[in-house]
Amino acid sequence: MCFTAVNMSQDTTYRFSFGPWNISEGADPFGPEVRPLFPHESKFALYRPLGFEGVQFHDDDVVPELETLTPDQILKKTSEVRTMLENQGLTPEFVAPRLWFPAQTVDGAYTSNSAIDRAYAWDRTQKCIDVARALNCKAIVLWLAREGSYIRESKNARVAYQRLLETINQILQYDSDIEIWIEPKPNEPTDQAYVPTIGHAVAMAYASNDPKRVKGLIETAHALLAGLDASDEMAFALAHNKLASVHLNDQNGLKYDQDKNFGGANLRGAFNQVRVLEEAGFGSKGEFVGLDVKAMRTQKGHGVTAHLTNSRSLFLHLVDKVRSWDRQAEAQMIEARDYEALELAILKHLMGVK
Ligand code: 3MF
Ligand code: MG
Repeated sequence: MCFTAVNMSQDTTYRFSFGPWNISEGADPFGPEVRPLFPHESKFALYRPLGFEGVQFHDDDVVPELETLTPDQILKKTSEVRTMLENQGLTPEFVAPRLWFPAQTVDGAYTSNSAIDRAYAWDRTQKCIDVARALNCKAIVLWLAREGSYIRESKNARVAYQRLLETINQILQYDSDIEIWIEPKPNEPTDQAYVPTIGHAVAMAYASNDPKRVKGLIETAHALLAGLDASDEMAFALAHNKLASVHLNDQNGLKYDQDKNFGGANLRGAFNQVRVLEEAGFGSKGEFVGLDVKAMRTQKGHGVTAHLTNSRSLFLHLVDKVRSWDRQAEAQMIEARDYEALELAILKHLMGVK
């Protein structure tokens, strides 16, 4: 095979991000923390040395207990965090309203059956936008965690979609610059969610009052939990110019949301996600490659980060694999419709076998 020239060190073209929750103490629904607490704000100093420059936030990651604070106190704390980020050379990528914790959102936030609880959700969303604006951050992420139902008969789904659209329009009106990035997920914590795939998110974007400012964030594991191929989901969003960010990770079959290391369950699937991102020039407009990966509970240490650096380096190895893939041979095999040969060639390429 005749290989085209490969540049093995183009990692500078990609910028990486993660959220503070990705350095965790190992608690899961069945057991408590297994590692000592690593203070939240000490995490900022780890980003750059680990090769990351984007920070993803929940609103209360920026301002703990923001519900109990006055607008002035919220702004004061936000400006402290902004200074900490500037001192470390970090960029805030997005802020997400954590609408799945509070007691008011047990039955959903924007789609709750209770008008009082929906008002709470809107109030919290405004606070989140205020924090994003004060951080000089251009996007909020809506992971619509509890916008779904535990039993389908409990809510009117058509009304729920109308409420989601109304909220999106309210956000667009509240701030004339902010972008909304919807992170779809089909289930967990609900039984069934209302915006399970990027197709649903893109439809909401087009139905909104400013489609240009409504985009998507695709997480590998979430696409897999919907029984879909993550690279095709990314390609769909890219075809609509609506892939604002990604949460790369992996998932071993249809079970709880695992947030495994990128490529850890399906290396070929990971290769295809990188291939789709590369081919579309993802990142060239400043988009970050986000890693939403969880450290194994068995891992020892104080501030464990190997899952992040390993996932990042796996991504970069796969970038090399994409760039060194023989496109001429690929074109010939596609032309000849010899997909048996194409599959073997891909697998050998991934294994480093000539
Ligand atoms: C849930 C997730 C979340 C979101 C985050 C930002 C823990 O399945 O993936 O990460 O990405 O809350 O919206
Ligand atoms: Mg995620």
